[in-house]
Amino acid sequence: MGNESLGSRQLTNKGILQWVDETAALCRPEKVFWCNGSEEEKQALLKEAVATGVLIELNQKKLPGCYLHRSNPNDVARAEPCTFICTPTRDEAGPTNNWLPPREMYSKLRKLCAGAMQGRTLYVVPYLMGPPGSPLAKVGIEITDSVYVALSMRTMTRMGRVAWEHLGDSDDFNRGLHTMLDVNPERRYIAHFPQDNAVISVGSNYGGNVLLGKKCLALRIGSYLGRNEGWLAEHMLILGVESPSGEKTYVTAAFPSACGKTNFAMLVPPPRFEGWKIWTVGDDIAWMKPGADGRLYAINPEAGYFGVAPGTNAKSNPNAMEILRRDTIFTNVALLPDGDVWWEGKTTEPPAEAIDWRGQRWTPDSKEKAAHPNSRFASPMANNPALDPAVNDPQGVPVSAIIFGGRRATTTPLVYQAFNWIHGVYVGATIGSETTAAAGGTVGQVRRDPMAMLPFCGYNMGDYFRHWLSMRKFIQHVPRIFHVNWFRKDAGEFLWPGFRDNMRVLKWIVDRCHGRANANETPLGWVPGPNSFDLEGMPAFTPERLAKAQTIDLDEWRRELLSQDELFMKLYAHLPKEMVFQRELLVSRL
Ligand code: GTP
Ligand code: SPV
Ligand code: MN
Repeated sequence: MGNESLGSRQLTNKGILQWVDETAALCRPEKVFWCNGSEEEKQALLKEAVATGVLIELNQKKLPGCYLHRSNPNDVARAEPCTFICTPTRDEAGPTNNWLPPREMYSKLRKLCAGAMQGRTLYVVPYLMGPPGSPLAKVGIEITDSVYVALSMRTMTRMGRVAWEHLGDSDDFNRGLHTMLDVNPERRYIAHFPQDNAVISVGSNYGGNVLLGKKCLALRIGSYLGRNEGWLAEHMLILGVESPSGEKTYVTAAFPSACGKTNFAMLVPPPRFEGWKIWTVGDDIAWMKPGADGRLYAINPEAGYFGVAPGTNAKSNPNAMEILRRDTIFTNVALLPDGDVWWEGKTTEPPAEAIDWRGQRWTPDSKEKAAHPNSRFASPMANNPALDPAVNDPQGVPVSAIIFGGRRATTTPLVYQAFNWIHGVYVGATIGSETTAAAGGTVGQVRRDPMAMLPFCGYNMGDYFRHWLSMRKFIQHVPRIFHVNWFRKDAGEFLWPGFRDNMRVLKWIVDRCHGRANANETPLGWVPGPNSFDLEGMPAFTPERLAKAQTIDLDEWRRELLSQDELFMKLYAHLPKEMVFQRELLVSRL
């Protein structure tokens, strides 16, 4: 085992050396490889991944630096039933999380890990979540036996020496251990130990289960740390809206998995909005903390995008198409004969033939999809032509609006604004959304997904609502809170065109933040007044259609409240009374 790859800087941090030694003694790898994040190292790891069939090299003329990975067909999405929050008591994890006592889980996992890396390489992957020098930045070290994970972490985080430099001799880092085992759902656990700042993930090699900086550290452990330290770790995109006059307004938005964050974060406005520009800070996770000036500041802890491929095309998301042309690892997309990639919705005409995500020959007549519905691209954020100049600002960006949203065919209007912070917390806490392919299980079923954090909250959800409510006291300039739904349907079709036209909703939101758009009061909240919502340049979308998209159907809302009650009953022991009062107020308004 050598520290040579650290270069001139020899690692002296005893906590790390000891942990890596212990882990190697348990997992018994053939060798230990310390990642430093250099370009040479990347090339060496890519070479190794291609030689071992983990990655397929794509057409380097068309897609320089791009590779394809096919996961085990039993391992294509986050596995929520296998995800555990192992706090000392069940009550701390709360009723929305799977729980086992830490001792029991450690003992189960130690048995599974014993000798698990025999004949394999153990990669030590140090990484920094957040801009270097940020008071919010956190170090994690992921030990993994997957070269795919090591390479993906290099894209998704600030990986290598920068992490050692941030850490110094401190012991304050997340210990993440990942081993693929035999990639068997029977032996799949994603276990979090918030009190130990530790994660152990076994039996998977897919996305959020194994890129431990993302959902495990930045959200589940992050939310736990945030509660203790006075900040928020959220499943939110961060974008900047620049007006033609140069005014810059930052907005965050929480939508559940595969419900439009990446697309919204990379929005290119329609021609009607000439002179407006959207800048991306982040597409999946926001860490937010009140600043000295009384505003709420947000950083993106990540350095790359792990985006949904299907539906991404030159019209829906031109920036993403530009981003994924280089330096990208695709997972579970289809392969074309010329070494290009394809997925459903990439082009209107499907290719004549392809190799599907399972490695089988595919033609447009095939019954199966060519790309898996949760196929993804992992690309560095540096590729983004609309990357916000403040993305590396250690202080983050000031947030003027927080948007909640869900994927709902019925019930929820296109947009409304909460009356105030407490009401906004209630609106976020009661998000309902149809399940998607981003997690295993049934797709299309409405479930409560509070703040889009149902799968990601590392402690009791009731206490999480309380933490949100309490943050109000530390923020003088409170972000306005909104709710949107791009997915309402009429006769089986989306009512709202979505994507770039979401700019129209965003413009109203920004105008509301600056006090220059009018609104009407409804039982749910404030909605756009007749002349404050810009429909110019969309002849197919009439004011009547907007009225349909904005309809508040009282029968639907009575059913909605009953469904919210189920969540509240489940959380009852820890539910802040404000949530109950807000529910009562809504009932009386309806
Ligand atoms: P995660 O990475 O899983 O957290 O997802 P995300 O919230 O970033 O979702 P993403 O932007 O990748 O969108 C998921 C799916 O929704 C894609 O297939 C998109 O094409 C589709 N989608 C995104 N925005 C819109 C929209 O405004 N309207 C419609 N109809 N579909 C959209
Ligand atoms: C999500 O499911 O919300 C994702 C994808 O962002 S994954 O990283 O696989 O969790
Ligand atoms: Mn996500």
